[in-house]
Amino acid sequence: MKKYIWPALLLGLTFCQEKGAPITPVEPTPAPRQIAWQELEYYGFLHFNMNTFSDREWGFGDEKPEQFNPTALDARQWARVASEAGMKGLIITAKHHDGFVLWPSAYTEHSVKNSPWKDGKGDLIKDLSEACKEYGLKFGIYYSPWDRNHPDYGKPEYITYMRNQLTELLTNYGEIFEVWFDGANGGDGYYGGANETRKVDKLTYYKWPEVYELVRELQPNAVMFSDGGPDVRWVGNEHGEAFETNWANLMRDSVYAGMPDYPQKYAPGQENGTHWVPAETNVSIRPGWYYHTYEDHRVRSLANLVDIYYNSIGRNTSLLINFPIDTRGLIHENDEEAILKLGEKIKEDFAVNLVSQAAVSASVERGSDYVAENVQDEDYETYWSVPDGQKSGSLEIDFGKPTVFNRLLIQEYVVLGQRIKAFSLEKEVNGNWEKVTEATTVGHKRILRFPDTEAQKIRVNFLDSKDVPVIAEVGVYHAPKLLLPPTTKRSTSGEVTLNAPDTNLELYYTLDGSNPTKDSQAYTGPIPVTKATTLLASSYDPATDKISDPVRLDLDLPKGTWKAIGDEDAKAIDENTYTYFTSKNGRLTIDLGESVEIQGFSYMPMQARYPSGIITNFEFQVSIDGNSWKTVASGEFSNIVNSPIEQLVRFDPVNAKFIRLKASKTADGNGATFGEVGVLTN
Ligand code: FUL
Repeated sequence: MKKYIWPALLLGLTFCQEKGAPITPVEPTPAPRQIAWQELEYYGFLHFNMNTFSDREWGFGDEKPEQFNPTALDARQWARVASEAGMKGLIITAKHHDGFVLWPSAYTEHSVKNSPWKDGKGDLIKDLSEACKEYGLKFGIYYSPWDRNHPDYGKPEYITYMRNQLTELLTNYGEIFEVWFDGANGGDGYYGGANETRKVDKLTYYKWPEVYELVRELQPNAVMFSDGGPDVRWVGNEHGEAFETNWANLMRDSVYAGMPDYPQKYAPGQENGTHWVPAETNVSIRPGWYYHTYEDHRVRSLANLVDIYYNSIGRNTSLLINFPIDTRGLIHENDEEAILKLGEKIKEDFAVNLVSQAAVSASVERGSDYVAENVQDEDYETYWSVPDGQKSGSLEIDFGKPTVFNRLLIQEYVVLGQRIKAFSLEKEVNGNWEKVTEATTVGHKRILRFPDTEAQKIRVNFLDSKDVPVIAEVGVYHAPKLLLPPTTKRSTSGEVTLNAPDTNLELYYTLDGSNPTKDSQAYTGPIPVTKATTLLASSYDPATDKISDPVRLDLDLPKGTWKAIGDEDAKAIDENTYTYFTSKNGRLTIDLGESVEIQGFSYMPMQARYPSGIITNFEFQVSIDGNSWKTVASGEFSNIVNSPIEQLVRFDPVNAKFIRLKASKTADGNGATFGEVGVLTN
């Protein structure tokens, strides 16, 4: 027998060497629940409860359950929109800071059971969990530890209340994929009528270890989110942008929800972090998390949403986009349209992976189990790697013919830990390698965007890694241009600057009201406009011969020589709608510098998130000498609070050297504010 053992062992060893030895993980590594969560990548947030009806972002806690009164609530609509948009799950604000709860909890009267909705018989957590099941979506819960309604908040009794409610939520509604703990806490609140400020030690008060244990026991597959995990961490901002260098690793034990230096210090993760706590990017589709009619026109643009996608999912985080459910109880039409457009655009960008048909080879392979082709098989479970001891290596991709591309996607097999610290993309030009782009970390997914570039052969160089690189997938794509109209800016001297929304686009414009074509005037630099003019501009993609819809600007006299007089400053005539003038005496007087025939005026209300002093009723006066004034128009700006867009008022032609806009009433009674004021001469 003995004489057969050695050859067999040798054969085994050679075989193993040929296949390549198993790879030693680089710690920390993800738990199975984190691996499953990571694959979801993209899911929706729903902010809907008392704030929807009190028109607030943070309710004080003194609201009444009767206020919760949606007229056409349909959780199935939310699930349909999310699923059509390509999302994989939904997370709802079961309880926000104001303490009102969306299910008939046995532990409070401050809930839907005392609201007019479904005569108090409703359970929105149940309805949504069922809708999610129907549409194949995962279901998650947001729960605010801070509770401005509860009388016991700040005392040990409240912790029992919180655990009881979590037990209800995690027991009665089937599988939960994520539990979202919000770290926000402003201190003050109603607290059962006490109306005071209550400070808690965010690290110790909630007894987090015991809360985590409870969630694990009731929902072992759920991940828990908070600033510092334990399973998923905050990206550090609410505008939808992850750090370019982004580790899933975190010194978790030094982090707690709501810590002040978290956004700078911990949000990017840490190369030598002790625990696996990947980031989630949470962002609202509108300025607010909750619905406000006055933000109906402030839904994020497609260009902005596309940036958010690439700056979150493309930077090793998942993406949680919020829908502020409206007072009907629906995702608003504008939000639906925006999110579906994003879904279509992303599908389009990644429609054809140019690597799948290419010849892929590697500078070195670990063995037959770890060959270069593994990165093109769209199977995350197979990967390319290099022999032990090496911390770099390259993959060469030959498309077989010159090919245009503008996206690179890489996935590390992070089940074995996150490793890559630096990588670059090169293309072959006349036998030499030229750099196209470079970046630092990869993680679960990294996507780089760059201008259209053409090559037959490219090379992805993994330049530095914590241990052997382990690469599951590489994708190269040619995303079609985002064919949106150019953005515009006018100077006070009247010149209009156009900016293309994407690279490799040409811009065309007209000044006669007609739609631009590629035969119209090509944009080469700022366009001088000194009199009333309609400017239409479009972006044109020469690669596809397609032209965008036009942007339309109705322009009038430049404001460069105008002067705001009296105590008034020039912020209302600086062509910047984000600066504004607050008047002490409710009026703005402007010296136009010369007498002009005018036949109307424009008023743009201030565009800040929380506007103040918006004029609802006005009087408009003109003067030749600045002393005697004539009122030429007065009236109301209807619906300006809900829709704070530019207001145009016309009147019979009149000569004026001075104009004055007076507020006879503002929406909130505060001093009148002026975003931008102009005249109409045509
Ligand atoms: C924050 C909260 O204060 C906001 O109201 C919102 O819920 C957002 C998602 O988290 O911390």
